[in-house]
Amino acid sequence: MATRIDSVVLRQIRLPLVHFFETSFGRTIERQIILVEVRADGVSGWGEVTAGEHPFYNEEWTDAAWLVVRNYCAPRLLGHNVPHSAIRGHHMAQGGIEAAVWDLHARQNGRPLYEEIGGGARKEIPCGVSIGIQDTVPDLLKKIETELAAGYQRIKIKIKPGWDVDVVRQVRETFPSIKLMADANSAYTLADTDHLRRLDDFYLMMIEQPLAHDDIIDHAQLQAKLHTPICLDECIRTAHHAEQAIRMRACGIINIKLGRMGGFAEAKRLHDVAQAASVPVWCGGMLESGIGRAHNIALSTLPNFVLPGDVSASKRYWARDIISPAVEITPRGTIEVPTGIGFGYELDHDFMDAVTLRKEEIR
Ligand code: OSB
Ligand code: MG
Repeated sequence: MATRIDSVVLRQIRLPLVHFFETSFGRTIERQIILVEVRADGVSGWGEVTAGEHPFYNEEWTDAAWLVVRNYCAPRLLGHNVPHSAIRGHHMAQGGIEAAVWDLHARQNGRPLYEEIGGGARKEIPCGVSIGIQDTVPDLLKKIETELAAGYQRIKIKIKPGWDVDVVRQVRETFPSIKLMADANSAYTLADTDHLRRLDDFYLMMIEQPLAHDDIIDHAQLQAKLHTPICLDECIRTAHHAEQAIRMRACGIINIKLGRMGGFAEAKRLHDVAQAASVPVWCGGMLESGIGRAHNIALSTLPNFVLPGDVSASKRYWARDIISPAVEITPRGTIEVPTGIGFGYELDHDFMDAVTLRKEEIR
């Protein structure tokens, strides 16, 4: 990273979701998102911090991430004389600034971000949707029907104790041949093994992160008892974690999230580790605004992203996105990878300013 960075601009935006999103750890109705702009020689690169509003998916959250980027990541990037020690954890905070630097470099090199990161294996990426826990099963079935009609290639539903086997059974009965999977966001323990085994009846593509957010060993024990492949999300934060999980047979599939990995460099290493072990990966989502979404699209052009991801159209989340055009789905259930330089979409600066709650420049 030879570029001299002139300044880092942080902003926190507020974007209400068009529909609440509920997981085993709670319901989100609006997002508070930190956007990171890195400036060098009149060029700006953009990144998004994917931390949630509360420390429930993992330990990171918007307000804490703001301080980590402002007090630790930005001063280091600016070359200020700060103690030489690595920042432990806070991958989403670090990943927001890291991704912005990749976008900056892509723009300085006059090429698309997917090319900058060494992607470009596909011109369109296969898309699935993640559907949250609904108030009723009929609500869920209706949502699934809408997404299938839009063309999405696979459906992921969120599960938790009390909203799992019976719900999956009803979805399966209604849609016998769709690609279906379930994400528990760490809602179970090994004591639920017999209960989780009942999900084997519904030929799910995978079950995502059933056990603790920081566990690999119990997942290996559970995987030995399940036919359904386990996909790990929360507990894979480094490529080394993936090596260990694969070696222990804790999973058959890995969800890669840019923020959780701390940015493109480690996400790419994870991609390569999984590819070398013939473990397929797909790109997860964190209810991103257009900037994070565009980064996810670029990431999904690496060769081993062979399964449909959770990256979907802007309008599923936002009445209006901060990028233009909004991310759209083709009738084939894909997103066409933009070929413009950098992350490939225009920023809607007026709208971004209108939804900005706070902004700070660090120089
Ligand atoms: O576990 O994949 C997850 C959203 C927030 C936190 C965690 C997760 C999710 C999703 C939504 O599943 C993915 C998306 O549509 O962006
Ligand atoms: Mg998940």
